[in-house]
Amino acid sequence: MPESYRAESITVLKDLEAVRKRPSMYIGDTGLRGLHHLVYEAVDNAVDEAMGGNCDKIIVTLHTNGSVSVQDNGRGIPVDIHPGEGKPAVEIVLTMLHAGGKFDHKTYKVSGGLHGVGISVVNALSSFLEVTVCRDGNKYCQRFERGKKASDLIILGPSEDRGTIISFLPDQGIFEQTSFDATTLSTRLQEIAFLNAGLSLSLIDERNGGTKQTFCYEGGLVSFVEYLNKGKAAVFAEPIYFLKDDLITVEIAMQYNEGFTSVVHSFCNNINTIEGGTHEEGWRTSLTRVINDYIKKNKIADIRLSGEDVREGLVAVISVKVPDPQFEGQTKTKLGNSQVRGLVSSIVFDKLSTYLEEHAQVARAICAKCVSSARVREAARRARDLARRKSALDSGSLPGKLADCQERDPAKCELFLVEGDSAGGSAKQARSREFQAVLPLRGKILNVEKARLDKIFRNSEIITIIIAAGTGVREEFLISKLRYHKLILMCDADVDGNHITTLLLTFFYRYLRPIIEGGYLYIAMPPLYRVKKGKLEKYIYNDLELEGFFSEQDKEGFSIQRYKGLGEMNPEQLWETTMDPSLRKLKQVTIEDAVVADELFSVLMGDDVEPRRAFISKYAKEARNIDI
Ligand code: 0RA
Repeated sequence: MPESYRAESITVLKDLEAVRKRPSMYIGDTGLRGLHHLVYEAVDNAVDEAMGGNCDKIIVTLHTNGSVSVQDNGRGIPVDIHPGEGKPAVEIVLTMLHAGGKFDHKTYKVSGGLHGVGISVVNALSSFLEVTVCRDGNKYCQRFERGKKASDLIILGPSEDRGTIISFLPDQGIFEQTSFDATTLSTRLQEIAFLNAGLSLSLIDERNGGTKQTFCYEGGLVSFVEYLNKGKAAVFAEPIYFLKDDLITVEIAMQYNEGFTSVVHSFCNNINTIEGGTHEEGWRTSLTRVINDYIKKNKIADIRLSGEDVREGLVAVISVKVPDPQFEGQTKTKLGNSQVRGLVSSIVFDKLSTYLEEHAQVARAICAKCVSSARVREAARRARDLARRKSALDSGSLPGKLADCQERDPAKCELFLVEGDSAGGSAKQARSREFQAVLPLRGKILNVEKARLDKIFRNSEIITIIIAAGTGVREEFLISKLRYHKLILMCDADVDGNHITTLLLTFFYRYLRPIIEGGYLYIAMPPLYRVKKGKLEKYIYNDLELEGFFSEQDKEGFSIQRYKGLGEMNPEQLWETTMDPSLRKLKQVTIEDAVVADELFSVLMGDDVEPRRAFISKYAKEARNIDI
């Protein structure tokens, strides 16, 4: 890009009123997720400056008045007057939709996903936004309100600094909630830091006494993999790392550990491609081929490894930077550019083959690990076949414990997975048998995070769930065979119930993830209390609601019943509070951030006790529904 920016190239597009009328079209939603997207958008602009080599420091500050500022030490948004519009470029960038990208000629656009909508969208959805620019020896400032100019661009004075500060207060009239969550933001900043080696990102929370966290990794992706593998026994010391820096940049780091789960995260232009896509496919194909070739060439074993064999215990991060990304899929987080598949595949083939040739010891350790995975998988397959013959899966018969519904169209069917036989019995009586099925689960289900495959597929509760769901599992998994479009976990609202929910979530996350990704998994929300006074009777779902209820009326004369479990409700109560679609509350399970989800499951359910203890003591204060 030429050093002197030419303001003429700005194309004027649209007014920001459209954004305020339909905010969800631009930022996804107006809940917490959309709120945080405002910050991500501002940060992405600064990261773009960094990717061009013009900036190495970004600071996000949460202020006590609810506003946030994003500061970078880049070149500063241009301030010269656009000849056609007669306005400073910075004003145009902040008030006209898509203006930024037009004059910036960004190398790596992020359009398609939710990022990259333009900083003008942030402006439109903020009660105020102030921009401060340091460049060309001066410090400039301009203010906007609800997207409209509230002051001209003024010179505050001379300054030798360089950079941009964008401060804004999200509009309370637009967002359901306007309080930023520091953990959500720091997680994303850390992720960006891992993906852009050497870039420093800080979060200062002035609402919390000015605590400051800074993320900066000279090791980039290698540090990311080490971080993901922390607390696990690595098969070899240094993560394998490849970089090919071209028109399309491909960067990969990977390392095996002694565990069984595979943790693969992919990114395109710093966006987490949760649904995968061509970059992941290219990597997978070559990984399998290279390891199989090596085993054959070196006569290590007479075996053909599957993709799953070579990915067991593997932690990998794949990051590509593509000039014109196509994002597809349900949540627009699947990379579609087909040329990326071939490119990544050939890079992995070349570089990994060479790496194995040059590191015989590491190569041997990897092959031993993969061959052992294949043998265990073979044993698991035999166990599964046995279970199948026993349970007559092939004949299509359903588990005896399942009380199925009459409807056959999966889109209309619901399956309740219920903790305990007694609650299961109530649920069977309470349900609308037309479209609601009930599967009672006995006791604690197996912790799949700690068990090997063969054991998992011998576990009767797990087999029952898979058969009831209808999809099959692993190599045989088919989402199109899902028998219910709502799978609803219904457990007691106590410590044991939460534990069972977590065990079930772990199982779905590790083995039936497309059910979560398709939006088919839900958690039932039974009420915690029933308050009653004469004829007035009300169910209350959490402590906050209880507080709210009694702030409006006197406690006098009310009886408060605290439900300890589903079993305390009779079938009619269970129906009206938890199962009736017109009255109940359900929480949909989503994979907001796959990196965090993976980490959380391995911390909560994995082998290592210490990280779990640290996690629990950190969050114990925030925990709800605890009744010990
Ligand atoms: C376009 C051109 C130039 C800088 C930027 C955009 C820019 C935008 C943002 C948004 C947040 N921080 C930013 N920093 C820079 C510079 C063109 C030049 O000086 O030659």
